[in-house]
Amino acid sequence: MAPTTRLSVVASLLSSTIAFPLSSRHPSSSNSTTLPSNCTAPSITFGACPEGAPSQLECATYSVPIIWDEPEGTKFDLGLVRLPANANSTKKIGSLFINPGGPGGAASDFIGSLVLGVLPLPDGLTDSFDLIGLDPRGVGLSNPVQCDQEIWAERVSWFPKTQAEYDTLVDKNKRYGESCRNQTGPLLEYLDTISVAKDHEAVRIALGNEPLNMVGISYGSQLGAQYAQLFPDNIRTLVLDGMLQHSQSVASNVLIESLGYSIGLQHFFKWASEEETSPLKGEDVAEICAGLLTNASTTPIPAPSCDGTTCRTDVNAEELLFNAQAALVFKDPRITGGLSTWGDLASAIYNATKGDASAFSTRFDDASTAASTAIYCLDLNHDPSVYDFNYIQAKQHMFDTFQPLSQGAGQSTSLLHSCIGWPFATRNPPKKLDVNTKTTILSVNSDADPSTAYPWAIGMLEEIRNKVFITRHGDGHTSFPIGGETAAAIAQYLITGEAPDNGLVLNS
Ligand SMILES: *[C@@H]1O[C@H](CO)[C@@H](O)[C@H](O)[C@H]1NC(C)=O
Ligand SMILES: *[C@@H]1O[C@H](CO)[C@@H](O)[C@H](O)[C@H]1NC(C)=O
Ligand SMILES: *[C@@H]1O[C@H](CO)[C@@H](O)[C@H](O)[C@H]1NC(C)=O
Ligand SMILES: *[C@@H]1O[C@H](CO)[C@@H](O)[C@H](O)[C@H]1NC(C)=O
Ligand SMILES: *[C@@H]1O[C@H](CO)[C@@H](O)[C@H](O)[C@H]1NC(C)=O
Ligand SMILES: CC(=O)N[C@H]1CO[C@H](CO)[C@@H](O)[C@@H]1O
Repeated sequence: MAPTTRLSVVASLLSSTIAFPLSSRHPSSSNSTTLPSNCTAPSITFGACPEGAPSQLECATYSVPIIWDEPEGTKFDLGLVRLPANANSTKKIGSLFINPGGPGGAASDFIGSLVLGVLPLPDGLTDSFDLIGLDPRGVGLSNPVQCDQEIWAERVSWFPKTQAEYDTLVDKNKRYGESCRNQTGPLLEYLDTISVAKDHEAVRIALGNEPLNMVGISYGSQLGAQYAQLFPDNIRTLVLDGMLQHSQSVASNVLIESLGYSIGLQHFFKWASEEETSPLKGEDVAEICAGLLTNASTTPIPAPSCDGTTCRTDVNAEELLFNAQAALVFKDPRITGGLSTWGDLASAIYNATKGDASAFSTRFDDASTAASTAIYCLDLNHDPSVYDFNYIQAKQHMFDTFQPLSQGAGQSTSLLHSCIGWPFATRNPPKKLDVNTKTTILSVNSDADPSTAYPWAIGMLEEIRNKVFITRHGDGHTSFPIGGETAAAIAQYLITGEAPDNGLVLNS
């Protein structure tokens, strides 16, 4: 958000013994018609990474079919990074995949940010695991989605108030999608999360066919849950942190996310008026924000740091609302620069009251936004005859009534409104899962998450049979990346294979 909220945390850098001993466990791959079904699948050889990557990282590629139902068809290369386990470790278990969400977030960047110390690495993990950052198809090192930035830059409303505004939005979405297909190639039509889950299965097998260890963060939790539905017997440990529920109606989804966003805003308003370092200390921050929105709805606020090529030269009210969500991801200073933390948001609001809204300006050059849209449009129903102007109006009425603070803004809304009219068929439509694993899945959510809101996590408990659910009582989006007690509990589970007590509530 700049990267997308659903964690682009790093957007742009940016049994007591083991429950299932690796040696005796040789998982059979289900779905054997579309994936290598034996242990002699080609292995992966790691080598040097492209210049600029942290020197501790190793890189590799792995070729997979664009269309998993056509395994002999055209292939492309997935890219992945590995941070090898500490060489002196006597406790190595295997590989740990980490997916940072987005969709559109690069796992390679996330591993890089752990290596660089931008994000804290929980104790013990690198004694136990090689950390694997497999960039999902269409992202980062894996044939990244490319689209026409000029089409993206066309200013349309995600809250269309007339049929004409709605038609303009749908036309833009269609042309943008076509431009992505033109610039990315046929892969653009096969970026759905089921294909991504199968890619992870192929790489798991190629890395030695040991049972999967994975942390799925934010949208990565949907990937993890869909993987577990497809390959329930091939998992040692799976963490779903910041749970995205893919099965709700669109109306429920957008409402739940915008409610999480509102709760995040309310907590932020209080924090920003009390926090010593906040430029808004002592102010009524809610009132300031309401004033900014009112002003920007008549006259967009200038963004003097933007020249119109990489970001827009001014910011209107709806852009303020949508773009501020990203800044609620990290309460504490973590990543500096841009709109990354609550402190940055306070500074950005202060600047906007002085006539400089640059930090809120919509970016045109953000690769994760293009990937996010292209991936999620294949996971969402987007038929304009269902989500027509009448639907949009009724939905807006719902927001006005139920959600006056965030007004319905949030990533679920921006994705839906970027996908209506998308020119490529949905491949992974929202559907309730029935995840039935032998291993216990660890589900985690913060109760005040401003993006993957708590009701999604509760909803997901219906879809997973064998799970433990723990809560972080606190602000910000997801828990693994912030390094508190919850991250430590996650690491313990990954290392020992034993889940913490069901219902545990932690304060950091
Ligand atoms: C194992 O799978 C690979 C990839 O699908 C295939 O090429 C190979 O022939 C298989 N080997 C055996 C022994 O079945
Ligand atoms: C093992 O190596 C890591 C760095 O790779 C180092 O931080 C740690 O102190 C070493 N541990 C032992 C027991 O030597
Ligand atoms: C995509 O490519 C087709 C065929 O070359 C072309 O007709 C069309 O204008 C392009 N569309 C966009 C939006 O780039
Ligand atoms: C607010 O403006 C100051 C002064 O120009 C700048 O240093 C700071 O980075 C701005 N804040 C944000 C979040 O962009
Ligand atoms: C909104 O605009 C009015 C009139 O220009 C100005 O006095 C006020 O400070 C602005 N509010 C904010 C929050 O910037
Ligand atoms: C996509 C797919 O083929 N899924 C199947 C994988 O294997 C399991 C167990 O055999 C089936 O239940 C899924 O339908």
